[in-house]
Amino acid sequence: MSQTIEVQVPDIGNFDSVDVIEVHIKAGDTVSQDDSLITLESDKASMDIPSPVSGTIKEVKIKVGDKVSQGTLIALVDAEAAKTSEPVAATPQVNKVANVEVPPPSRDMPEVPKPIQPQSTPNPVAARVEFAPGKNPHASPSVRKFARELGADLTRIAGSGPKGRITKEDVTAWIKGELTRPRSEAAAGGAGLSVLAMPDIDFTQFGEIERQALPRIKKISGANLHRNWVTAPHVTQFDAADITDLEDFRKSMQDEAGKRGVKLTMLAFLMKAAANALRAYPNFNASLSTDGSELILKKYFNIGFACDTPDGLVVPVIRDVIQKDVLDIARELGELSAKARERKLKVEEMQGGCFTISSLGGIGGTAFTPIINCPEVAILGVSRSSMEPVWNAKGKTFEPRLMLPLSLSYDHRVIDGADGARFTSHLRVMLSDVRRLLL
Ligand code: CAO
Repeated sequence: MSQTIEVQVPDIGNFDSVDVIEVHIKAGDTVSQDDSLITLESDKASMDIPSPVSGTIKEVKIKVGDKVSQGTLIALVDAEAAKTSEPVAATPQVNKVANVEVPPPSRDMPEVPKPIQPQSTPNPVAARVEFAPGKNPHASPSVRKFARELGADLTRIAGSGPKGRITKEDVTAWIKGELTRPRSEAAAGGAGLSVLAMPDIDFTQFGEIERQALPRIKKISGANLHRNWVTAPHVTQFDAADITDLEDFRKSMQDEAGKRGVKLTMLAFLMKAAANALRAYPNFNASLSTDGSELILKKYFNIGFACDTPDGLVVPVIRDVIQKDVLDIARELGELSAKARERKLKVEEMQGGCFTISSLGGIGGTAFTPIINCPEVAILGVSRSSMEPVWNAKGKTFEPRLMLPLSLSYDHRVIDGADGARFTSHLRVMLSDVRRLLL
């Protein structure tokens, strides 16, 4: 026969008013003895409070954000074959918070469990990650247990919780990311790559710090950028296009475009020129097959553009650029950039790109080395145009010309250096003579 018992916060050492950071139970849940009920976190340690009995949760008496001390009522449990109706408590499991030293176990401080050892059983996820000894991620014991069961390496997971704490959701998202990585390690390029673990430095020893969780977009784009950087051997080809006439033309057309509700930007002309260059050099409009044995040539011309948003970088894609006129492209650029900044982009509006343009011209800089948006094989970086003296061989004088810096990064597995230079030369010629954009 079951008996309702009160489960209270046990003796948690010298701690008082400790934050409840996770509640793992709800009314109706069945728990076994030692299942974690809640997780507490002080500024020194996080600890799981396990159930002292097996049974069914009748009522939960606390919520995330509450502050509790020894004796605070956690829940009413209909205990299986309970021998007593006296309030009961269990021994908490403790973990130190990252970067905070936990004093040696004492009467007041429950014992710190031994560091987690890597699993001896091969695991498809764990097998691919490196163990980083010495690094102590900030996660509650229950999250550690969850990660251990799934073979997730907490040292590789960024925490989105307060003070960078790794949550169960962070672990789940990381596992999903690992499972959706390209199957072919050869194509993904990660096989055998041994990276020295980043030292875990306590920066507070040098001065005041603040921890901020990375926004979701930054986490996703960061992982992709890292993969692309280590997968594709990048070469960046620099060039400069004389856009004096193009800029005059753009300005002369601005009023007319404005009447149609369009801001005619330099980026729209760059898109058109890039589509034309992709048609002239089909190897640039391609992707490597995942096993690296074939080049997949695309007969469509979808071009993405890097868009800076308050949450991070996104790359909306304009479809069939080759068939569109510059005004249509400019209109779509305006619409997609606005949607990106308002977080209204649909997934399909960021898919299907063949090539990407990253324009930092509105901000500044003379050149940069953009990272390829794999599985695309090239990306064009555009920096700020400037008026420069250009030697006019015919008139034998210097002429003031508006020069646009171009930085083309390409995947050297697919594109040879000579083609890289030909591609940027093609772009330079297209942009230097606006009439060619019509062809
Ligand atoms: N040289 C000089 N000025 C330039 C320029 C260039 N290459 N490109 C744009 N400008 C000027 C424009 O003339 C405009 O000036 P006005 O406001 O006086 O008209 C201003 O910069 C803003 O330009 P724009 O409205 O035409 O916008 P854009 O086409 O430059 O950029 C977008 C649009 C979405 C690309 C941009 O907002 C953006 O997000 N850029 C950042 C991309 C990024 O983060 N890339 C890095 C990714 S890592 O590889």
